[in-house]
Amino acid sequence: MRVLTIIPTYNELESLPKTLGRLRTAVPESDVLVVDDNSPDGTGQLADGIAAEDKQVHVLHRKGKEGLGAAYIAGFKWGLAAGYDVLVEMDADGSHKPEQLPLLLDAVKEGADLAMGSRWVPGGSVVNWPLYRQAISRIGSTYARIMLGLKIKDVTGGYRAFRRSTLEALKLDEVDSVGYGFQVDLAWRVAKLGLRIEERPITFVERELGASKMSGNIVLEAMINVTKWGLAARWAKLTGKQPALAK
Ligand SMILES: Nc1nc2c(ncn2[C@@H]2O[C@H](COP(=O)(O)OP(=O)(O)O)[C@@H](O)[C@H]2O)c(=O)[nH]1
Ligand SMILES: [Mg+2]
Repeated sequence: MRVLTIIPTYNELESLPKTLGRLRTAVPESDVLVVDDNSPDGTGQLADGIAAEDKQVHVLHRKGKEGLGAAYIAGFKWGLAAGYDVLVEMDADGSHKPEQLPLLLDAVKEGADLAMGSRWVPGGSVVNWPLYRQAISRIGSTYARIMLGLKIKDVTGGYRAFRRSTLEALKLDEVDSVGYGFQVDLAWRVAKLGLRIEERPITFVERELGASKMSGNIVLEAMINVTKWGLAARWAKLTGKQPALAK
């Protein structure tokens, strides 16, 4: 199994080298793709320096900050073209412990089409995460579960391993959620295809360095989209115009 871990970055100068070092030690067989949106703090140049020393590390430079979703789509396309079997999503700030990546890779090896790190299943936890962020995550996940009929407990989580065939089955060019709604969007698309999603408990650790890019607008975008998708799916089911969510 050829594994590519994709790490999107925007101003992660302090965190990125630590996360990369831990990842290369914990899962040396995984190649890495840093997708940098022209970070003003020079994260992209720092990543180039690391890539020059380590041929398993690659860097994709994008023109400007276009959001997490766009960065991941570009990274997925790069990884699919390069022939990887498993494509992993991981934050640069250390919140997703590289040491826990084998849990997700094992789930894919055992047959999952998408393995998701989950804070909200037994054994999962959060460390140093402010209460308001926990509330947004839990309420957002519950709302998305109800609106979309998803069985996943941590719908907004961003520590994931996709089997190549899963990404090939998704029409990546149709995905236009830019912010964190992107994570819900992808999970929903995978569920609609009837593919096998597995959650594994993870310990999510709040970043120690740098600043979060989370914003009220990002939460709002996700809430509005989930409402639209949920209503559209109900309407389709009622009128029989589109296939309903595969359960
Ligand atoms: N390339 C790129 N990366 C981003 C963007 N927004 C966030 N990220 C990265 O996505 C990951 C998660 O973002 P973070 O700010 O830690 O969000 P939080 O954990 O929800 O507070 C980090 O690695 C960020 O650097 C973006 O617009 N472009
Ligand atoms: Mg973070």
